[in-house]
Order: sequence, then structure tokens, then C-alpha cells
Amino acid sequence: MKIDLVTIFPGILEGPFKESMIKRAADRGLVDIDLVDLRKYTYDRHRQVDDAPYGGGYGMILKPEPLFEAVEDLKNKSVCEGTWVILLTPQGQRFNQHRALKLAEKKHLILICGRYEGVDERVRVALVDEEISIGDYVLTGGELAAAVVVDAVVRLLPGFLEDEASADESFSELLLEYPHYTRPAAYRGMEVPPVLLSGNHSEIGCWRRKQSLKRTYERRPDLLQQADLLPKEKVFLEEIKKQQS
Ligand code: 6GU
Repeated sequence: MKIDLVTIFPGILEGPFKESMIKRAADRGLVDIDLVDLRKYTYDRHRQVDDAPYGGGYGMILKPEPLFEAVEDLKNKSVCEGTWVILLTPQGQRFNQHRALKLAEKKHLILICGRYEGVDERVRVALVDEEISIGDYVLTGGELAAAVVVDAVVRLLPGFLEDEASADESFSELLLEYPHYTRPAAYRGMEVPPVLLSGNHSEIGCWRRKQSLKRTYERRPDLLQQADLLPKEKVFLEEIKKQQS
């Protein structure tokens, strides 16, 4: 996958992709991430990327010309068909795991980081395929949101996770995780649940699935609506509900 991030502050995005798992994915050739400085696509002496809003008012608006030129240039340079252009903005559709899975199917993503008070409307209308927000709060710009989206998408690319981990996840990613423990078996009077020390993998699997369901019911019952549950899991959920009422 090719990912281009278009921003006027490339420095903000330099850190996140140079460490850990995302760096390893790039080193292994699963993804090629480029930071594109929007000012490269300005031709005036002041390298102006923004301007005051028509009609007056507070703040500056990202101008259309540099954004159109940047995206067109990146599309022309791309070796693959089907580039998908995303604008990061608080006005976008809320990002979630389902959207991450959809984006992981694309071959080339261009992420435009919104800034200041906004982006010229013609960019939304004629350049962008999808607008994404990462949640209901306001950031100073789209850069941190773009880093979140890239991280969530790259870890879904084929070959990123160990095979076993990804099989487990596709099944349960929409539920919260079960509790994890590592050594020591007893710490400050708190003991690891005995089933995890039993070596009985089918019982451990069953315990974990139940813990996942219980946690999801207690903390994020909204997630259970979309979950694909087996009949016996539905029965178990009903038991939890009864116990807690
Ligand atoms: Cl994508 N941009 C900004 N500026 N704020 C946000 C956001 C994006 N998502 C949530 N808040």
C-alpha cells in the first residue's frame, strides 16, 4: 500500500511512523508512507497555502490550488489505479474499525490534513472521496487524526500481524479484550485466575471469550448490537444481565 500524507506541518508526522510496528511494516515493504509538504505546491514568494474567508470572519482557509495540484501530482506519480483521497476534518464521518477495514483494501491513500478554520469548499466537492473525523472533540489540525487512521489501517494489512493474531482478531475485534496477565502468578495478594495456569486450552479459550463478552456488556453495551454471537454466547449474556439486575 502507498500512503501520502499532505500537510503544512510535516514535522508533526515525522515521529509516529519512524518507530515500532509501523516502521517495521515499512521496512518489510508492506507500506510506503510519504509526507508531502503542501508548500511545495505554491509558486508565490510567500509560499501561501491559506487565505482569509470570502464574506469575512475569523481565521484562515486552506486555498484550493495547492491542494488540487498536490493531489493531482501524487495521482500522476502513482503506479496503481484507484487512489482514494481522504480529508481529515471534524465534520467527517466518525472513524471506526469498520472504516479501517475498508481503507485497508485500497492500494493508494492520500490523506489531506485539514488546518486552521477550514478548507475551501471546492476541495471537498471536487477533490475528496471521503471525509473522516476521529471523534467528537476538536483538534488544531488533521495531522494527529491522520496518524491515528494510518496506524489503524497499516496494522490490518496482510502480513502485518502474525497469522494467528489476525485470525483471532477478525472474529473478536468488535468486542473488548479479555483481561491479560503475565508473571508473577501472585502479586501483592492479587492472583492470576487459576484457569490460565491450567494448560487446558479449550477451557482458557472459553474463559476468555466469556470475559470479553462480560466486559463489553459492562463497558460498551452498544458494541454488542453489531457482534456476531453464537447461540450459547447469547445465553451466557442473558445470564450476566440477570446476575447484574
Ligand atoms: Cl480529523 N480534525 C480536527 N481538526 N479535529 C478533529 C478531527 C479531525 N477528528 C476529531 N477532531
